[in-house]
Amino acid sequence: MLHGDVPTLFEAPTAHGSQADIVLLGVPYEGILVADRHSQSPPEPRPPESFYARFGADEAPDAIRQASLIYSLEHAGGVAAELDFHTISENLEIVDAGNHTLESAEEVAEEAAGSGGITIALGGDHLVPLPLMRGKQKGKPEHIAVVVFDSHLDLHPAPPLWAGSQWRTLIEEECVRPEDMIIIGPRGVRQSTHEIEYARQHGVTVIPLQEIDDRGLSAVCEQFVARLESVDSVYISLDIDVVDPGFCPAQKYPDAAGLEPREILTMMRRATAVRPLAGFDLCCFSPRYDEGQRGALTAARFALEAVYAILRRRVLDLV
Ligand SMILES: [Mn+2]
Repeated sequence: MLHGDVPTLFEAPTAHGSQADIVLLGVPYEGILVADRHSQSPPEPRPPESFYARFGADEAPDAIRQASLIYSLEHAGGVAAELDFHTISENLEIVDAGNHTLESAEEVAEEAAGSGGITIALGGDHLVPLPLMRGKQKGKPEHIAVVVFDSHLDLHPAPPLWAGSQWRTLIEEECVRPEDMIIIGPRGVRQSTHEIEYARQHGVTVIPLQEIDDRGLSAVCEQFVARLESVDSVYISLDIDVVDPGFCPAQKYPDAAGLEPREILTMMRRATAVRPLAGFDLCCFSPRYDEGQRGALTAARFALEAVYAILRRRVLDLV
């Protein structure tokens, strides 16, 4: 157990330090909130909650950990049907480093990367990749691509330290080059024209969900995977609102008719077959809107796929 009735993610051993093949961590950070249709609010004091103004990302890591019991590495070592029934714990050292602030999450990512490992992080809102990518690039500087699954572009110029401006901040501080950013799945009308103008001017690849419907998943995969051939590794960031709320209602910013979990798993697999995974985060999950833990189970499955990405290269000897 991590604390109380909350198990570690996948019942992995708790961490002593941040050295392992995979360091799991929670970052229960909720930043700037949507207060209403016209304004934002600091996280404290919280504005009145409504269908439009939703929060609870700070409750996400432990809720996902509870559902991750289904994928326990402990019960039988985690025998992976999708990977020729290899046993995860026989091939990888995986630890859960507990919950962290943005500041200490950056330190965990730096230490993990410095010793040749990666982090798999449960947010938190979508600011969470900012410290994780900074830490990764400090611990092991590499030419990385970032594959983002999100209904939104998150390319606003301001405010700083906001879950709507994090990619622009990371581009401007040269953590990632804009031409190595691929944003998959935008849909709906919660977008701004200046964000798509920025993407077009700077060469950020944007693949709206409609394009997947029109051209098919395989064609889209071929397109974005080709962009990964020039990089060392690929960081994947998954905003849960890219998923159809029918599969995962536990979202801060739900929008109807999204991607199905298996489509996302396929794209994660295709991306990490080309280049090693540099890190993974899952953000904007809010368990207070979940129904029967099916959203938490879906979220845990995405985190498991990130584990698979490392295991696959290990057992197939791709590294
Ligand atoms: Mn989003």
